[in-house]
Amino acid sequence: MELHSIIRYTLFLAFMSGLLLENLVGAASYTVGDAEGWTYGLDYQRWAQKYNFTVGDALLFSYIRGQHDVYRVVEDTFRSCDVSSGVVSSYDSGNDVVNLTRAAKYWFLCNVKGHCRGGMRFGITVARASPSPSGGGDGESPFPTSPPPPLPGNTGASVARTTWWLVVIGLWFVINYLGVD
Ligand SMILES: [Cu+2]
Repeated sequence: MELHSIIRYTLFLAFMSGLLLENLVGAASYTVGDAEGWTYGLDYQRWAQKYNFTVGDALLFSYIRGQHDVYRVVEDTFRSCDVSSGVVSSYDSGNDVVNLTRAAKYWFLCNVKGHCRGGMRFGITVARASPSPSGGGDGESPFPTSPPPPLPGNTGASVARTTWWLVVIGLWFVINYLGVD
């Protein structure tokens, strides 16, 4: 097989495996607040309601380090905005990724004075990933879950995933149209 064919074949495989991952796993990462990021003045509970979160997804909190922080807390702490107890984990890098690894409720707030009560807090319910044909059977609900279709304009789509597609498509064009023969 000549080089050209090998490259094309590899790209084809990459493309198909990307499709498979997209459809079977469907893991996404969501930038909290979308383009606005994690900042004062947004209603994050409203933001959170736009999306359906699934195990395997991730949240990205993007903000200027020092201006905000991220506390994952229990529900009581979420409601009281008092982090003297009930803190699960905290982050302050300004570029904090939180992997949603369990089907559970997750509660987040910013602990900078006044920010939590001012709207920098939200709770989400992370659903189990859709059962795979081969797996499943973890002893929970026997009913198949059919997640609602994603909202149009899901701007929380993963940066990583987008990059992946850009690379694959870019390479495809390079190979096909710029004449790597
Ligand atoms: Cu804040």
